[in-house]
Amino acid sequence: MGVMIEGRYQVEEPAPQTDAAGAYQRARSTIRDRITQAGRFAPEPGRYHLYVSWSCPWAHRTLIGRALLGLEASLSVSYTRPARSEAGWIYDPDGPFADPCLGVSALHEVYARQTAPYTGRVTVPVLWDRQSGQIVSNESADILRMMLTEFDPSHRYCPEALIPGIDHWNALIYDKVNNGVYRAGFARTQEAYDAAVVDLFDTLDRIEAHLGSNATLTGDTLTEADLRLFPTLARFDVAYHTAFKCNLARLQDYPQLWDYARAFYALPGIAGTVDFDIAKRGYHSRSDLRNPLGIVPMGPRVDWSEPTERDFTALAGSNS
Ligand SMILES: N[C@@H](CCC(=O)N[C@@H](CS)C(=O)NCC(=O)O)C(=O)O
Repeated sequence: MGVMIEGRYQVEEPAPQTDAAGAYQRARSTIRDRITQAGRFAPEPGRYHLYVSWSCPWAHRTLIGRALLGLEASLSVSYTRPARSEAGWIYDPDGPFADPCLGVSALHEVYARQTAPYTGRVTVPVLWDRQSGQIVSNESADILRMMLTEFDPSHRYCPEALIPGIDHWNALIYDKVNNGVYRAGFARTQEAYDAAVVDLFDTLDRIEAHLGSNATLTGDTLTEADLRLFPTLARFDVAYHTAFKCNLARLQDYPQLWDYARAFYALPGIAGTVDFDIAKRGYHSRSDLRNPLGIVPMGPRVDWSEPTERDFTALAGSNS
């Protein structure tokens, strides 16, 4: 996997994303325009397209927003091939891993169309604007917030009054959980790994205790914070537990979190945003540092259809 320098893709693996202490440092997203009612990018149905990958938890956020808001018909999607190649994220000419929007064979071709030549990593998700032929954003947090506010005038999953609480959970969960699993998996020293794992499981313990007396993160409303926690939970037992050595406990060992995750999974449209097998294969793909032989574990057995105490269907409401 390479990077783009001044709008050109180069195959050479960039420098490791770790600091002097061996701790993982995620690169910042740099294309961060906004969809707004009055701005250059207006929220028009059919105008935008999402580039995602099934295995990516950051892209998963945007698929969840699309499913919960019932945007399937107005916001089209391209799914990358499950495995990356030297060209990074790639596409087939047709079939489920083709790009129906631009017909590109690799995601870097989309980034190459930016009028301001792009330098950086070629990541999913990408929100593409058909009208200007430009990427609006390659930052999943921004894409999700835009969807939940600009594509939904009722702000159902991001009500104004709950934004301070949502932002509080988002910040904690981003650092310790969503990115926390990567801090564990990509650590290059024992100390950096230990710190990440302690942070991760302290935070999961804290959320477990909170969910003992709350249906959702903000109490009894489904919000963006829940949408952002779920992608990490969905990958936890099949991927992070083994591939990233996040193995103090499984998701299934947390009664509240496991019930909460299954209740979320049972929401209309959500099962269609997850492919557990692709995620497992993606995280266990061959890597000199983590999995030199590329052997994919067979298990674990996880039954996402077990009945739950929680029922989120009424909280999600209907899109009709
Ligand atoms: N800040 C980005 C991060 C996205 C990200 O790291 N995506 C990964 C897949 S999970 C990717 O495409 N990585 C390719 C690379 O770094 O070369 C976001 O949240 O949108």
